[in-house]
Amino acid sequence: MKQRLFSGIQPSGELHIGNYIGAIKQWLGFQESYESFFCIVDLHAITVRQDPAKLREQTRKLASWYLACGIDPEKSTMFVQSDVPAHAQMTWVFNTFTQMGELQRMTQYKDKSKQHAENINVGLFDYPVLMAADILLYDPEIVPVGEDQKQHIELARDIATRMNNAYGRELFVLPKYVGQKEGARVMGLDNPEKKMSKSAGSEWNYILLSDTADVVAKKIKRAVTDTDTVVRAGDDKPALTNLLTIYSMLTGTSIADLEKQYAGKGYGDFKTGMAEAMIAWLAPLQEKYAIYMNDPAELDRALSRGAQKANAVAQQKLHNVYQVVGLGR
Ligand code: AQP
Repeated sequence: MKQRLFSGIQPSGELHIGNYIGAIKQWLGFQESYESFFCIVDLHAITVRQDPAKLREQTRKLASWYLACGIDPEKSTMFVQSDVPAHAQMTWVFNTFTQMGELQRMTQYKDKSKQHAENINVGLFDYPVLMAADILLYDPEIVPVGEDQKQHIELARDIATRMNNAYGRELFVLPKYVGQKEGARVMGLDNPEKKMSKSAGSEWNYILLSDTADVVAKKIKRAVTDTDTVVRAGDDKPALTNLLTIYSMLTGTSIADLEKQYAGKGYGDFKTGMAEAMIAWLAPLQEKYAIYMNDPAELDRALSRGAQKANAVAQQKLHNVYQVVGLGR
């Protein structure tokens, strides 16, 4: 029997290359060898106020990107979180096994409550518990995500261990964080000290998978560089390290080879080459994406099939937990 994998992305905005490199690129490498559950986590997205019609549209767009990037709904289970009620139900049980102090320590909560000071809702605080439910419902051995999510996976492991100990049995498999050596944290193009983010204040922060060739070229041209002029990665060169990492992750050329290729050339040549490579990488992806977006019936079928498969696994797990906790009949 194959081991399991769970991962997801919020439909809280357009997908950027950080999401692709940190999450989806990893998924593709595991899809054949793991029984994979790829979720569109729309319940997480509403922890920040969303326009309802736009949220629905973004959910469909994200599903289309999953497919365009190579997620195969015949091999993997691709589904929308709100189609599987067990995620919210399990969250309630987990809430009673989580301490306030644990959630107060979460970096993402601290960052997001600063970013959305006008709406620090309970959902934002409870986000990691919902994420623990997302994961533990499927007993995955691995959770391939970007580095920013590592702390949340540790919490999921703590909750699983606590419940396993409380009920004297292996109720849950302990999931492992899996990240990439390079690209686990893609940084903003406008600020290499902060991670690239969908909700960054400026559009110069990220490259979206939906960006046109023109926009990609402009964004790369405006990307922050380091003070000298050498195309090289290193601790003293955060901006170039980030650009070289992105370039390398999307083309498969190693950073060392890119450094050789651009030795003696300035940032101008490097940025032109990088823009051309990115545009060439994006073009076929965008074509596939358009095909899925233009076939809503097929997308609905894939998501319904996914919801059915996910519900079967998740409901069984919820039932087992209810049994040991003393809920239900
Ligand atoms: N900059 C990044 N580098 C590497 N991986 C990243 N991920 C996000 N940003 C980077 C990974 O993408 C997956 C989906 O993330 P998410 O949508 O669930 O939430 P997030 O981590 O909060 O992503 P964003 O883009 O920054 O969204 P907003 O701005 O809405 O918060 C995860 O695996 C994440 O690690």
